[in-house]
Amino acid sequence: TVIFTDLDGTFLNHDDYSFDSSKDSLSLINEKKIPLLFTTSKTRVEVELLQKKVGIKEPFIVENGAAIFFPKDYQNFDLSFLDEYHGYYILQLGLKYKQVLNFYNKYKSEFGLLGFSDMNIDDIVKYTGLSEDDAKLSKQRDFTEPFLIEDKTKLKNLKNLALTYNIKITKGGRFYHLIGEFQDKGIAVKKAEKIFEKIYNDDINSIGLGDGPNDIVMFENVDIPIVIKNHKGKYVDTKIKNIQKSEFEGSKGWNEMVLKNV
Ligand code: 2M8
Ligand code: MG
Ligand code: MG
Repeated sequence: TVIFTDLDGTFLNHDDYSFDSSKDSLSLINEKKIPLLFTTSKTRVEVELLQKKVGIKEPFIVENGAAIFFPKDYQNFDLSFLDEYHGYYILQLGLKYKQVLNFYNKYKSEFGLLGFSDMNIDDIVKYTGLSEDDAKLSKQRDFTEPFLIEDKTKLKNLKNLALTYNIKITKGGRFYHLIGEFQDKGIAVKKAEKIFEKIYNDDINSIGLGDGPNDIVMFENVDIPIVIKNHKGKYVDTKIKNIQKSEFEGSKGWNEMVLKNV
């Protein structure tokens, strides 16, 4: 088994970003040595800090499937077919942040966009409820731009225009995100599964947990999709028939569903 999990609103509570309720499930995962891959809109440095807090060193997927990171010494696997980056082996699926920002800067006034690159730390704290230190880490982006839009009816035109720049738009818990056309959590999870199967030389059983619109493509690419009740007490609409639904929200729902499935 390999677990892919969204962070905000799934592994972490929407409001306080804590994972207080997951002690039992985390020790079970640890006991069974199940790879736990954070699969998130967050940046590399945000994930590194969280891994430290949780006490794990596992592969992870950042910025909505922009890249898959493997620790260099991971399980003594031979990952030398991948690229090296910041002390990791990495498979990049997204564009460079610079390319995405070029598009954003060209059209931000016309479409009324406010992106992370134009927010200062206080703005990000205000919109997200992150601490100042965490907000700083969320600004250290390598691939994608989260943004707010004044008038949502303009999204459709923005989407079509973005595609002509090989950029698409997805949505997390709080923000829209400008991401590369050939990246998303679904594509990244599928690639990561392939890498695990190549290394293990065996089929893997994948579990995917998430709560947001950007997690739907992940659900479509795992063996066991699990939707976590969001902070509004609702489930994102997936149209997947066999999807499991948590009774609880956030960290408590995550714990509930991991204990049921591993
Ligand atoms: C952004 O991502 C969340 C994920 O669901 C969102 O779209 O609401 C990201 O920019 C991430 O880096 C940041 O930590 C998070 C904070 O809420 O917002
Ligand atoms: Mg989420
Ligand atoms: Mg499989």
